Amino acid sequence: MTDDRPTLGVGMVGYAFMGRVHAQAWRSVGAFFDLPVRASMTVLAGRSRRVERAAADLGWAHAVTDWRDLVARDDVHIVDICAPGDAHAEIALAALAAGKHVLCEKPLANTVAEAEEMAEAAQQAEAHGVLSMVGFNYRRVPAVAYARRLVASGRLGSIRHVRATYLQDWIVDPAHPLVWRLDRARAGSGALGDIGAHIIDLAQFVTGEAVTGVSALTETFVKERPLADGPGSGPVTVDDAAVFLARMSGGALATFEATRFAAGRKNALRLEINGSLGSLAFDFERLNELEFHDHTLPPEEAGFRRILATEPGHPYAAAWWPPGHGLGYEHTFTHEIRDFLDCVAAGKPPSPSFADGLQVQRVLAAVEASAAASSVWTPIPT
Ligand code: 4PW
Repeated sequence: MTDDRPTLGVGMVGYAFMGRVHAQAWRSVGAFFDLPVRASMTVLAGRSRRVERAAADLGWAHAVTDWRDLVARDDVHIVDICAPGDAHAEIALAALAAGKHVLCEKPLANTVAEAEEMAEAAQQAEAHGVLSMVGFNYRRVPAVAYARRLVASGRLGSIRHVRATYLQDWIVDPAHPLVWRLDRARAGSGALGDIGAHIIDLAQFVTGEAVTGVSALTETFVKERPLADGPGSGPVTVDDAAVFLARMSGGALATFEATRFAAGRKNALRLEINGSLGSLAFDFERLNELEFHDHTLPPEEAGFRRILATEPGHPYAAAWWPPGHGLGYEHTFTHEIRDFLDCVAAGKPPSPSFADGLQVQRVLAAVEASAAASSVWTPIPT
């Protein structure tokens, strides 16, 4: 049978951790999901000649050392930005101006000003059918997407508490080198933007409520580290940890903690939500599970129970393995790209949009402003 689906060429910028996981998703998405378009892994961009080897290893047909050459190609219809934050705005703006759909890693930008410009450009492009999305991949964990369904269908009642933590430990050792994620000029912020952005997005996504104000503390525990590429040391210019209280638009109280200093916790993204009718709890280190307590049951029968989110009725799960076989980190990106391609094919704006990315950026900025002003209550501008 002939395949008469249109082919969209993809150009991806960056091939480190995020680029590798995105490449895995681009490679596998068409094999597991029935897509309305075919995605062709056309070109990979990186700054050095090592990009040629990376393109061959990861499955890209061509390699370029200047992302502008990628954006300029007629056979590229989608630009996927997996470069560090300081490159997001320039690449996204150029790609949108060239009429390319854009998928951009989170956080959307390094500053609110950049994110505003990107959201504005995305809105204008959308009027011409050019679409964009920011990559908050954890929304696409089946258990998380199902949690949102439970909340939206009223099973939790009115949301009273959101407790969100994202705990890692990869820089506990003061000898860990000064990599780009510890450099404000490249990363924008530290644990706050890198992993705090995820829990802000998830808390809002699952509850359907926005963070309206914060009171925050941030800290840089290790202020100087060995340089990554030579002798000597240099200053750490980002936060190592951020902790903040927040109010949500529906009246809930929320707490957030993002840290790279939680020794023993590797990728412990946890979300607990308490409502008037029940509670939900999720932990990424057990990502196939969702805990649910139905408070309408008689107390003798109620209590947290474990839902294994691998049934065909759970979001995304039917495309993969039989129930109980489970998914991992990389699948969240495959789901993200599936949703993005579905929207592009249908001409429908994908979610989360650049406007959503900008709103998260405003929360990040409010956290920094509050922390700088001794935790003063800081509303989020709308
Ligand atoms: O987006 C996040 C990253 O930047 C990730 O999902 C985990 O934390 C892994 O690296 C950082």
